[in-house]
Amino acid sequence: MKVIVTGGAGFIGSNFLYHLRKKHPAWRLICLDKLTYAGNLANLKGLAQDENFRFVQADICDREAVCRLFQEEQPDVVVNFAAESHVDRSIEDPAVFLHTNVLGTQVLLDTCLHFGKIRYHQISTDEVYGDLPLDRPDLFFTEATPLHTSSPYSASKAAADLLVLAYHRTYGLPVTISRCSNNYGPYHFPEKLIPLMIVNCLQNKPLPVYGKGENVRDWLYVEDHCEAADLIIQKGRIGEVYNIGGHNEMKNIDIVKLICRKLGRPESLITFVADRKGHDLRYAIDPAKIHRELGWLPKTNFADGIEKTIQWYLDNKNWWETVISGEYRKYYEKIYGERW
Ligand code: NAD
Ligand code: TDX
Repeated sequence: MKVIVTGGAGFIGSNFLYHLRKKHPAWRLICLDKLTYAGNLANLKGLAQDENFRFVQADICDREAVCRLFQEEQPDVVVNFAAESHVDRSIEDPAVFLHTNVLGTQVLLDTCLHFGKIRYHQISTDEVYGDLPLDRPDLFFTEATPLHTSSPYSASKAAADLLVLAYHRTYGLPVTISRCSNNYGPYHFPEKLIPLMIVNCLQNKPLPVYGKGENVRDWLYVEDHCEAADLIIQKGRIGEVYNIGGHNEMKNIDIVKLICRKLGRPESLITFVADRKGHDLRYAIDPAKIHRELGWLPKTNFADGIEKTIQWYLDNKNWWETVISGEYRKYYEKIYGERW
């Protein structure tokens, strides 16, 4: 089997490539990634010597480059992780989100069609469903929940999902979509809540919590997401959407306090700052369908997952120090400078 993984130099994509290599030693794995600020070749160091792995730096919006790669590799499956993925950046500058997340997806779909209906899997997000109220713990997102987006990021992901389903219905392209809840784990870029709080704690820097920290997210250890995506590309029903989540809802403030405790830092580092515009209140996935159809269940509980994640950041100081040394500083100033 030959698999092209787009966006494989980012957080989840790199974990997915390691997962595939471990589970399917004979598969040929090809990573296509533009290496934006979020893409990092250091994430793929463990595959550098692998003869059955190839990395190509290219933009998914670049039709010619994508076509050339498909021509050379004749893939059986394409899994698309490539995206602009950070909500706060999408609020500052939506254009690149539409470009990469929507038009880039279209280029991949067209190319899959062109090369004889290649199997395509779209990595989407629970954010396409919008949010749930805080006072209705009985409500969950199912695959039938209407799309109702809040941020330019989630709107661009929802647009891409609709396009993927349109290519199935109109042209018969064999597609699947997965919509996962918030991931955490190794290689998570420190612009997102959990790695940002760990990295700031390790530097004794203030911990910026938006609003009152009451918003709820449903956290899943990244390896569990990778396993689910692997199952879907092998056994998922064509044309279907699968929600992925582990029923692990937590308030942001509780996560931040837990990280302080684990790292022995005082809660006085916590600083409540201006809220995110349009801030989604609560995400909560109902994963019954993937459990019923594919037998998937998460394997890592939050207590173990956060322990492993914190340990990874302690063991990989070089990785995050390098990540936060460049463009990140300007970003941090821009996003947080006006919030304090
Ligand atoms: P990330 O920002 O860490 O990585 C994105 C990767 O895509 C980077 O390697 C980047 O270089 C690459 N990329 C961006 N634009 C590109 C382009 N035009 N052409 C080629 N490559 C490009 O993101 P992530 O957190 O790993 O998320 C991966 C996917 O999973 C995204 O589609 C995201 O919407 C989805 N998702 C993420 C989460 C989460 O909690 N992080 C949850 C659900 C779904
Ligand atoms: O500094 C912060 N302070 C804070 O309070 C940051 C970065 C975040 N937050 C809050 C906002 C959210 O309520 O923490 C929560 C999580 O924020 P993010 O890590 O930015 O994730 P979220 O907005 O929930 O989106 C994530 O999950 C769904 C991913 O980034 C998306 O790519 C994915 O689709």
